[in-house]
Order: sequence, then structure tokens, then C-alpha cells
Amino acid sequence: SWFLFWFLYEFIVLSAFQQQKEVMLKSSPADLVTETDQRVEKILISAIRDKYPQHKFIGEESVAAGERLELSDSPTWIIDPIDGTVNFVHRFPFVAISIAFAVNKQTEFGIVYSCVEDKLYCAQRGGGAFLNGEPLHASGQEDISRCLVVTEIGAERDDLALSTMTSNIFRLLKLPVHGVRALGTAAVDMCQVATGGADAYYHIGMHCWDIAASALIVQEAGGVVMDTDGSQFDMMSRKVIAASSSAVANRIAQVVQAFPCRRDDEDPSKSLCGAASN
Ligand code: LIP
Repeated sequence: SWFLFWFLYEFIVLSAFQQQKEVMLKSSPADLVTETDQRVEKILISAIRDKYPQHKFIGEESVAAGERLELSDSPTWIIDPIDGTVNFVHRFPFVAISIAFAVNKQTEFGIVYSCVEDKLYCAQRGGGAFLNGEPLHASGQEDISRCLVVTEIGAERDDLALSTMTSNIFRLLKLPVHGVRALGTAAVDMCQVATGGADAYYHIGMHCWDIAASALIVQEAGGVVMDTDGSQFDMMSRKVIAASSSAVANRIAQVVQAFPCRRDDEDPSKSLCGAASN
């Protein structure tokens, strides 16, 4: 219910936002988690499970705690309790909850609540996209040289990932595009394409829980979502482009290169090149 949502964010996330936080590291020195991330996810999943005991869940912190990530055809809730945890730790004002509901591996509705901005983005498949109740429309821009592009540096700190990400930005700026922005949360980044405030977003390395909801919000706002290699969007591939038009999306796919990263639904015991890691 909206009350639970409101309670979680008003009372738990916003009050913790101003406080000093205990920070734990996950996959890299820039991949952080706090007790608030874990607490919000637990409360949300238990509340939804009470109402829908048959449904499945994919939660960022449940997976981090070792739960197997599996997307089946069953009704599944894909949850990121705090998207933009680094922002949350630093009190940088872009922090969001992202909730997607998928059936047959396809998102049917998605919610992104950017709590410091008090902006509620939502979409239902075939029902359009909205921001605080107002309809959303992507910009429709077709000329890459008139585009504002959003991306992220992400949490990877290995040389290959960093050189790939920085050379992607270099090539885009040389196209040229009007500029490149990064808000520090994939979900809010991507919603900027749905509002028309930005014309494109691309990212390599984020997870299904970061983008499952915002991808539908962009599509329902008339935008285009695809993989960075130009193929069909796959929320498990950890590579995505969202754009104002197919022309802009395809132009970015020509410029952007990806670094190897394990699919979200791939067995973590496998090494990046697929062989069992010893
Ligand atoms: C974050 C994403 C961001 C990405 C970070 C991290 P989190 O999600 O929103 O786009 O660059 O690596 O994945 O960890 O704050 O939920």
C-alpha cells in the first residue's frame, strides 16, 4: 500500500539520509551498502509477501546476502531498496527506490521514487508513464549532435572497465553531443530520458534491479530501450541504452563499447569467461 511506501521513505530513508551511516563494502571499494538498504528491502519484501505469498522476489540485498538470482515466468518483484547508495552515504540528493513487477520475464509495471526530490515515476505496460501523476513524453530527438547524454562510471575499478568507460565518454563528446551527466543512480538517470530532460542514457555494469522499472517507464514515455550492442533489451545482460529515438539509440550503440561483466542470471561460481573459476 502507498502508506507502507510513504512510511518507508519518509520515516526510514529520509531520516537516515541526514545521519552519519555505517558503511559496508560489497564487490568493490565503490560498491557500498548500509543497514538502511537491508532494512528497507526486508520490510518491503515481507509486506508484499504477506499479500502475495506465491510471488517471487529478486532483491539487491537478498542477492548480496547469497540468495540465488533467478527470473522465471512466475510473478516476480524486482527490488532495489536504495538506488544510489553512494549518494545516500554522502547525502548527495539523488536516492531512489525502484520496484518492478514482472510476469513471463517482462515488466508489467514499474515505480521509481526519488525521495529527496519527492518525484514518483511510474508506468504500467500499455498504460503510459507518469511523474507525480503528470503524463511523461520522451524528447523524440533524432539528431545525436543535439543530445544530452546520461551515464554512470559505476562501481568497477579495474583498468579495463575504467578505460572502456572513459573512452566511451571521450568518443561521445567528440561526436559531438551537447554534454554528459551522471546523477549516481541508474533508475533516476534513466527516468530523465522519459521526461525528455535528457535524450539518452547508457550504462554497462548496472544490475536488473537498477533498471527493470525505469526501462518500462522510458518505453511507456515513447522512448527506446535496447542492449549496448544494438540487440533487444535484456534486463539480465547488465548493458543498456535508453534513448529519445531509435536513431539516437543506434548511433550510441555504434560508439559505446562494453567491458566483460557476468550476466545477473549467470552462476556466480563461473568466471567471467564462462569456465568454472577455481
Ligand atoms: C548503483 C547504480 C549506479 C551504478 C552503481 C550501483 P546501487 O546502484 O544505480 O548506476 O553505477 O554501480 O549499481 O548500488 O546504489 O543500488
